[in-house]
This record gives sequence, structure tokens and C-alpha cells, in this order.
Amino acid sequence: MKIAVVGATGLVGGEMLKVLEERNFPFDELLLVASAKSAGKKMTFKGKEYTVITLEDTLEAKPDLALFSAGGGTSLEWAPKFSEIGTVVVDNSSAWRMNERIKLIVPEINAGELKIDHRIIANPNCSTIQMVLALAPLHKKYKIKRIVVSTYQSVTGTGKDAVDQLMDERAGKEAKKVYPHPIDMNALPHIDVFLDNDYTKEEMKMVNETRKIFSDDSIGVSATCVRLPVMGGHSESVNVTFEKDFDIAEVKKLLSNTDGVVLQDDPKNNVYPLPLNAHGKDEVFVGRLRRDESHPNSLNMWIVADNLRKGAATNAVQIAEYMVKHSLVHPYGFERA
Ligand code: 11C
Repeated sequence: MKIAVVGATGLVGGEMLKVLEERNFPFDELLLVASAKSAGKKMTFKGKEYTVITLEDTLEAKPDLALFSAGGGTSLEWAPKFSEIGTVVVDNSSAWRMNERIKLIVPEINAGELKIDHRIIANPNCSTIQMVLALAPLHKKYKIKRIVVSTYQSVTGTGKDAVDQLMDERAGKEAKKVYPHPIDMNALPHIDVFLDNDYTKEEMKMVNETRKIFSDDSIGVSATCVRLPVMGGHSESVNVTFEKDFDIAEVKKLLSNTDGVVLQDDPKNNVYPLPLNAHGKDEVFVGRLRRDESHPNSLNMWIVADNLRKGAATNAVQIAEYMVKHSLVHPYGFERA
């Protein structure tokens, strides 16, 4: 098994390498891939030194599996080239997510959709993944009608330059601007580009990806996405209305029994999810559960996760693990010969 991490020098790429190591992902050969600008750079994985190579050289090396996190433009151009030679591409960009032929997967929810002929698989947006994972057991039991979500997103979601902007502003240094406004001591209701309907692309990802993952276009989703000077993860205030009524004790039990979800809901003792505590963890943390007393069958929740882990790297590696476990990746030279 030959695997490639495309975008290995970026924040998500670095996290993918950590997750591959922690989970002891099986491979014989690892290719670390980045733009021509970073090619030749040395990186260490499990104590071994690797030289970063270009996409051209990687294609020539014919990996069995490639984890892509190098931006939408790179994925649009290169994922098809790899899929044509039989590589399974797990793509973390937004490029392929809403393509009808491409599966959009959160393994705990819909990995069963994956089949042998899927060569490009899309990893959802970080803010979508944590929300749908926490909502999935409730959707199954009570059926979601409508979600109103406001996000409080970490600068790590934008990448290294944004982390640098925050740190430089905080240190009183001249900062290279990634955001159109200062980020330290601020809240920017602006993530990704504005669309014709005046929502941002990030907000519409939450609408469209949620419906695709739950295979239910009848679910109403209204999102406002906000960037904060926060590092450890994304937080979300979610108001959800169900078709059926619920019992709050049962909601807590369902969430406690959901793989990948941790209930942290003891407000009297100041216990609720925090991005500082979620940092570096793979789970999605849920708390502040309250019945919405202003509307029938409605629940308020606070959902937090490390956007670089379950929101990106961990989810991508879990998809890859599923493909390997179910013999959906072909060792080169066998079925692909
Ligand atoms: C953010 N959610 O926090 C974004 C980062 O579509 O995969 C990931 C963008 C994407 O800015």
C-alpha cells in the first residue's frame, strides 16, 4: 500500500500525518506532497526523514490512496488525474462535495454509501462535520425539520497565514492581512466568499452538505458563520426543531451512546464544551442542552470540536480506513494492472 499526503506542509496536512501515526495506519510507502515551491523540503514521520515531492512526481509513483488537502483548485485539477490511474482520493477541499457523482462522507453516519467504484471521496467542511455528527442520533429518532446555527470559528480553519495574522496582531507587530479586518479582539461575520444571496460560501456549505449527508433535502438549515480570535476548535450554537417531540433525558442518553460524541453538560459545575479543551482531540463535544421554550419540539445545543482533527484530518483518515478495511482500495499491480 502506497499512500500520499497532498498538502503535507499545511496545517491540515500536518494534522493528517499526526493522525496517520497515532492510528498506526497501514502502509508500505509514504509520499509527502506539496506545491513546487515546497518540493525538496525535508519532513520527519515516525522518526524517518522524507523529502517533499511534487504532484507530477506523485502521479508517476501511482499511489493506491491519496489524502488531499491542498485547496480546491489543486483538487479540481489533480484528483481526476489520480482517480483515472485507480488511486482512491479522499479530498478535504470543497471542490467535489456537491458533485452528484461524489460521495460526501462522515463515516459514523454514511460510510455504508462507499463502494468499489468510488475513486474520489469528499470530506465535508469542518463546521458541517461536527454539527451533523452530534445531530445524527437525534435525526434518526426525532427527524429534523429545521436547524438554525451560528458558528464561532477558529482562525486555524483559514490556515497558517491566519494564525500568523492573529499572533502578529497580538504581539503588536505589523501583520500580513489574510482577513479584511483585524482578527484579534474582534468577531468577523465573514467566512469564505460572499455569494449572490448575501450568505457566505461557508454558510451555504452548512446548508447543502447537511442535506447531502443526511440524504434529505427537506431539512431547513439557516447558518451564520463567524470567525473569532480562537485557536483550539470551532464552536456552534445550534437550535434544532424536530418533527417529533423529545425527552431531554433521552436526548442526553442518545448523545452519550454515540460513537465520536462526548456529552459535557453539567452547567451548575461550569461544565460545557470549550475549544481550548477540544484542541487535539478527535471527538465532538456537546453541552448546554436546553429545550427551546419558545417553540415546539425544539432544542438548543452547543457543539465544539477541533476543526483540524474531526473537522478535517481525522474524518479523512477514517474514510481511508473504511476503504482499506472493506477492500475498496486496490494494491497497485493487482486489480489495477
Ligand atoms: C474555515 N471551514 O474554518 C473553513 C475551513 O471548505 O474545507 C475549511 C474550508 C473547507 O474557514
